[in-house]
Amino acid sequence: MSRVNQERVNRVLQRMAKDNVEQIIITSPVSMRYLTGEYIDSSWERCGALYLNNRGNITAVINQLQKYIQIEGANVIHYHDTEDPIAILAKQVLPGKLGVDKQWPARYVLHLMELCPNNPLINGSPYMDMTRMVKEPEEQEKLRLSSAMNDRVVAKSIQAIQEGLSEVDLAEKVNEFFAAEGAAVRNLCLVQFGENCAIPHHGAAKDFFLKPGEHVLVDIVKNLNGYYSDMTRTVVYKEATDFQKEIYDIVLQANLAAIDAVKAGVRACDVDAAARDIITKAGYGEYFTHRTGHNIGIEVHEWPDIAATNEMPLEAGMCFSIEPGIYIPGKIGVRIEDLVIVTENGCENLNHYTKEFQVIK
Ligand SMILES: [Mn+2]
Repeated sequence: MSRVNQERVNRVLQRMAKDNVEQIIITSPVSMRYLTGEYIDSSWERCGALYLNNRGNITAVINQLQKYIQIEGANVIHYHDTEDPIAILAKQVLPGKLGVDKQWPARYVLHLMELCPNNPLINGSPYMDMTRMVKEPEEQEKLRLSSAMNDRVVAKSIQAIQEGLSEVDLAEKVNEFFAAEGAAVRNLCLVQFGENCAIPHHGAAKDFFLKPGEHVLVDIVKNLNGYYSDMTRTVVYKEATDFQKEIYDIVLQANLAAIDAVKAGVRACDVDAAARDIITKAGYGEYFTHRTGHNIGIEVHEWPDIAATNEMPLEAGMCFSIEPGIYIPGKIGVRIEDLVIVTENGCENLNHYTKEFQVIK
């Protein structure tokens, strides 16, 4: 039987106390697992929820399909499909503000509003997200191991590049390399050649074959022991132009400058600016079409973003990506992505595979 992680619950409650919020309903399955060790299904079709308040009530409302789940330290209520899980939750609710999860479907939120008309509902997710944001030492170790595996797989994938491969062929090889590492679950990795690299989320195509002079971009995400890695490298096949080298160098300088800017207390927007300023000054600002990074951990994209609009100071223990890119439609796309963990004096880069400009022969 799993057990409530009381230390994590206390950190969520402390974050809530600062805003005088006494109670919260969490419905993100990964957040519920972070607090209880159990993956509680929660979807549009069937509600799963964890209610917490500052008087020690920890109640999990779980559909009977998961009757096997028991959690030490929590009051577990299993409901049948003919019962109303929102009515069960409403019975727990105290007077006053009630935090609800940002991803809870409206059908549940609206029903809860009917049952608890005097409780002002607020977005409760920041309390959970800010708790998850600062990684514990054991979590940091899992993130390191996950990225170390990604480093090895990216190295093998770049070695496997050869003429005539399609994007899907290379993506299949990436999956084989992960399987050889013992990571059984297949992943959608981004493998892009040539002008496709200019479409940041272009998925691998069966009928796009590698030709000399083209870029190869691999953006690889993988979960190991519950913690994600996420890394991008861009190389050139056979022969490179001066333009390809120029764009690569700008993106590399942006990646290095942002990593250099990371330190506890520095604002997230200043890390974004460190990367963006270099690309803008080089004349390619309009082609850096996304934020510089995202936090990562038990989900690939966690809150918050490393973006121009985020003025929050970084905290030691945060883990996020630094992934500037330049994408000129129809022409060229380069992105270089590493994961870093924030420390008091700077950061630790979790990715060690080379970022030097590479022409693969
Ligand atoms: Mn990423």
